[in-house]
Parts: sequence; structure tokens; C-alpha cells
Amino acid sequence: MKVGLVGFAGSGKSTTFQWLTGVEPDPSKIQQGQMGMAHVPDPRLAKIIEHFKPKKHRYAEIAFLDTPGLSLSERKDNPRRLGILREGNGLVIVLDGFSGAPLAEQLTKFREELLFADLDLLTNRSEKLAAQLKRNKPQKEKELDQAEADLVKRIMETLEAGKSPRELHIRPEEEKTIRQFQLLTLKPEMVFVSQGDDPKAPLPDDLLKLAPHAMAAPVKLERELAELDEESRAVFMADLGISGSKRDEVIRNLFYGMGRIVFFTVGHDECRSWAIDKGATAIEGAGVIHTDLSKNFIRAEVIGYEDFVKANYEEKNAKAAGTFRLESKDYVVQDADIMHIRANA
Ligand SMILES: Nc1nc2c(ncn2[C@@H]2O[C@H](COP(=O)(O)OP(=O)(O)OP(=O)(O)O)[C@@H](O)[C@H]2O)c(=O)[nH]1
Ligand SMILES: [Mg+2]
Repeated sequence: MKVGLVGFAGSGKSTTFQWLTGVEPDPSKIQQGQMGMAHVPDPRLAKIIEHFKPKKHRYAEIAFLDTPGLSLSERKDNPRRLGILREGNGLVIVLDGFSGAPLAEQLTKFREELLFADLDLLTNRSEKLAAQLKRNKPQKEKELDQAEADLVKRIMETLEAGKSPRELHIRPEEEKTIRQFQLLTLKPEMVFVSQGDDPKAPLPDDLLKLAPHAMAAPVKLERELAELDEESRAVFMADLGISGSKRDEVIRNLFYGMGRIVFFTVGHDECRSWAIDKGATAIEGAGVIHTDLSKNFIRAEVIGYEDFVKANYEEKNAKAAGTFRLESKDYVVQDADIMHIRANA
């Protein structure tokens, strides 16, 4: 899971990147995008660890990519700069909430850039296909090219009308083609506001209308607070009316906002959370742990998280309570399921 931090130049991406990952931004890496990892905090796993006191534990991770800012005045080069995000699984649009620039306007403009970048890519593709169609090729290949050209045209018309390609009716046989385009306008998107020195200020309504799940945190202020000794920090925080860092909450919201969930494996040796796509099946979950586990999958032993807590974190209690389940490979994993994969050795 790789999520790009994107935005206009100076919107606070690198400051946010460092806040999220602890990695120092390195200007020499920015053109290709600089990657940093962050653990996905999980109070439920923390409780499990407290109970098992395992030798090892590990939280699922999310990778963030710091990217070069887009230019508002020289828009021609923006599609190229956005190119490094095509492989990513999602976008976090970072808005400048510290200099007073209207937030809704920043977001609208940025979404236009995503749309232009996709139109740019599709225009190139459509020109290439048109040239290909003029050449003498076997009928079968021509038909495939024509079908793709028609699809490209449909997506372009949707984008030009200012609509999301999500509104298109995509036929099953077109899904693979559309995936290959890696459209930015189809990626999961979250909006994050790097706030100025008034962390209590609510996000404006016009922004929330465009992005109901937008989040905000006073990133720079939090970093400055972190450098103070405990006593002064407490004084400043009381002054500002804040109780702690918003970092954990932001990472969790970004993780879930990108359509991911976790499941847990527990034991006295190791307790872990594992990231999967929402809707993933037990056998896909097994594959995240180890490919052998999905190849030799027999059954998944599953206890829902709430049931596990009620069973005082013990499998035998869950068995006695009848909440321990054996699930087949098609079982759709639920967030925070406790899973153990039974597989052929
Ligand atoms: N006051 C204030 N300044 C901030 C905040 N976040 C970032 N800045 C300042 O804004 C400037 C740009 O921040 P960066 O994090 O480098 O922005 P960026 O989006 O990475 O910029 P580019 O990589 O050039 O596109 C720096 O001088 C930061 O110190 C904030 O929350 N409050
Ligand atoms: Mg930067």
C-alpha cells in the first residue's frame, strides 16, 4: 500500500511527510518521490499485546510518498509531475491551511489538475490507437484496438463533462484495460489540511461539502511542541486547548479511508496486525502472511474482535462460548478479526 502526498507547491507536503513517517525529507529524492513508512496504530492490538506479552509484535504499515508540488502558474508540466503517482494505491491531497488561501478553492484547482493529467494520458493513448487502426493488422487485433479506442473516448467525454469516471458503466471485459490506465481520478482520495497556529479552528463548510471526510492537524505546531520539555509542552497545550497529537488518528483515518482493514494474528511468540483490502477473503489474507499459506490453505480459524475480548483474549473461552469459527477460503475477512490459518505443511 503506497499513498502519495500531493498538492500545490508549498502546501505542506514534506512537513506532513516527516510528521507521518519520521523520515527527513531529502530534496535529492523528491523528483522520483521519496518513500517513508508509518505503522498503523491500533489500540485493539495494543490491548492484545498487553495480554499476551509476546516476544515480538508488529503493526501493519502504510507507505507514504512525498512528491514534488504542482505549479499553479506553469500548469503544462503538472501531468508529468503527477506521473509518479500512477502506480500508487491512493492520494492524500495536502492543502495549505496556514497561509490563509481559501481551502475549497485549493481543492477544486487540484482536482482539475488530476483531471487534466488523466485527459493528457488518454489523449496520447487515443492518438496512438488511431495510428494503429490505420495500419494493416489482423481483424481480431483491429477489433481490440477499436474497443479500447471507444472506451478511451467514453472516459474522456466523462472527464470533459467534469464527471468522475466512477460514474461510467464499465463492462467486465473493460475493467482490466481501465486499470492499466492507472487513472488518478479513479484512485481513493483523502483530503488533509496542514493547519496553522489555530488548531481549534473548524474546517470551512465549503471544503466539507467537497470533501466530507477532510481531516486537519497543526503539523508544524505539533513538531515544535514535540521539541519542548514536558512541562512547557503541557503549558502550551493547555493554552492552545489541545490534548495530544493527532498523528495516530490521522494515520488510522487515512488507512481506513484508502479502503484497507486489518486482521490480527495472536500468540505468545508474536502478535501482529496485517493490512488487507476491505472485502478481501480468508485465502487472500493468508497470502499476505505467506504465499505458502494461501497455496496450502485448508481453513481459517476466526474469532471476531469483540468476541475475543469477551472471551478474555483466550481461544478456549471463545470455543466454550461458541464464537470460535472455522471459515472457508471465500470468507470475507472483517476488520480486526483474529485469524489463524490452517494449511497443509
Ligand atoms: N505556519 C506554518 N507553516 C507551515 C506549516 N506547514 C508547512 N509550513 C511551511 O510552509 C513551507 C512549505 O512547507 P513544505 O512542507 O516544505 O511544503 P511542500 O508542500 O513540501 O512544498 P514543495 O515540496 O515545495 O511543494 C515551509 O516553510 C514550512 O515551514 C504549518 O502548519 N504552519
Ligand atoms: Mg516538499
